[in-house]
Amino acid sequence: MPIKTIIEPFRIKSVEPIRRTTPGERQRLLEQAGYNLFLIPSESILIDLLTDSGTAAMSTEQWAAMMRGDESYAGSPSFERFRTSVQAIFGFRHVIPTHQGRAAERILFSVMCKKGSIVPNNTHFDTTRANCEFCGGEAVDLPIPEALEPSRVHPFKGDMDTARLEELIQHAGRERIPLAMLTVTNNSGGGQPVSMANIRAVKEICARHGIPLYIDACRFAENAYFIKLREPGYAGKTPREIAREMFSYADGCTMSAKKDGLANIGGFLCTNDDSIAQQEKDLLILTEGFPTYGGLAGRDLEAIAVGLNEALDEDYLNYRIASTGYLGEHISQEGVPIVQPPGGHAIYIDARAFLPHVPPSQFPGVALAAAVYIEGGIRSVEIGTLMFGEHAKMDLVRLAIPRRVYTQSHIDYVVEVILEVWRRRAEIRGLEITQQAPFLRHFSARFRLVPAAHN
Ligand code: P71
Repeated sequence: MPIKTIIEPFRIKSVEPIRRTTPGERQRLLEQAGYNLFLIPSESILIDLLTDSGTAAMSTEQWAAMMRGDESYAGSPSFERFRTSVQAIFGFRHVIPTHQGRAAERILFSVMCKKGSIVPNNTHFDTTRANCEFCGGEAVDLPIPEALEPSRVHPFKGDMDTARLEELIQHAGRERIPLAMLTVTNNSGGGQPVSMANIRAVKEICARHGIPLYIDACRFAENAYFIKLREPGYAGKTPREIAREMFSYADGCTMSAKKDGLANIGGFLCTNDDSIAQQEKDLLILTEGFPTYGGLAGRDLEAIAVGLNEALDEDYLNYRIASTGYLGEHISQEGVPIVQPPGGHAIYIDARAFLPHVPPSQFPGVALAAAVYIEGGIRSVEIGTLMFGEHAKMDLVRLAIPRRVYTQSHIDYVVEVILEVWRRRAEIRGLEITQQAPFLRHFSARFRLVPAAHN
């Protein structure tokens, strides 16, 4: 019999202790933090599933490469290794390093958008939407209808609704749409992949109207692996071949290397357009740095150059997708409502279904994330009414799995904690905001419990 157990395809060379706290301590910390988990010190978190961004464990090869980092201001060989590695996978003519994904977004939208512009996407992530709006643009989400039903199983829930894209172009006019985007995988919609067929179809529509297509590439390797597993015709291809094909349909991309770059910081912006690239590099110099480092150290460029390739390793991707799926299956089989099927980098609990007694106006996602922290010291993040305000179609709590960081027993602990909160769900109360910022309010908003009489 072939051995079926999927193991972590690495051994551990350096460890970091994690600290247990008591429920009483956590209750106090949470009250001090105004019920916002962003405001809790990480030493008081046992298992940190706030984000898979910048939280990966680096490999020995990445650490070794970092020692080769050349910190020259201009023309560093570290940049050449970075560019070679990016171009081998993504294939674009211009590679512009940035300190992280949102810097790439800011530069892209500053160059391509103006007041009145419209940018369609399968679903904009928070920073993408905010940067688009900050440049005067309107960020329009065009997910397929299946994506808005959490329990609905569909292999490519990240697909864009191409009929609505056509309609938008007809209605708004091509001149108002400087670019279209596809986010792979669709983070706000549950970490769900986009199919190759959909990328091709979106490209065909864009090309017909002369609209450039950009891919928000954060989780490109996980998306490529889902295509291999689920899309007819791709089972025999490598994740790298699939990624190359995905990007062959795009005119450029934004990337946060903090996700599938397996790095703790970094990002980049790519384009095939020489004139756009020139304007982007001019802006880069203004705020990020010279185009051969773009706000990063030479050693960061080296870590990304290696990490992008490791993220495409099949053993790694198999373990990655299996361990996320394991968490999703073990909580959903006990009745916990999650976005189905499990995503690549995270499990998303449907907080509206979990807490039907807490209306969206009382932030069920924030309330549930708080309860999960008090129960087991686990930090998660709300993706819903707090993050997206009136644009929120769902209230989700995301359990994002850092790459190569936690083992199976950590995940078993998370399952146990979530199931305990599920048993006690009737006791969880809604929240109201006491303080908030004018944009990206989720990072700093503060809450209090809704008085019992109003519940
Ligand atoms: C994630 C993040 C990072 C984050 C953002 C907001 C709250 C908590 C954590 C960042 C993304 C992303 C996509 C699809 C662009 C960015 C920005 N995600 N596109 O999921 O998921 O990249 O963080 O490097 O600036 O936790 P950046």
